[in-house]
Amino acid sequence: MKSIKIKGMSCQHCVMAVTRALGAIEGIRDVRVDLDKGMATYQEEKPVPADVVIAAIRKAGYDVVD
Ligand SMILES: [Cu+2]
Repeated sequence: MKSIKIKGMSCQHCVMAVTRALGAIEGIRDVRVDLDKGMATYQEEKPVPADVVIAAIRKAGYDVVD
């Protein structure tokens, strides 16, 4: 399981937006977003480059914490 810290989520709408953005990436499944922790976790069916994941999150309007 992979996890990533996300900055800027404040409500369930944000959770849905991030969940959808990550779920739309080919090779990623079982996306779970934790609003309190500001974290997303997911499984990779095949290797997905981190920059693809980060780009999808930024495109959705959020940012990634290193
Ligand atoms: Cu929100």
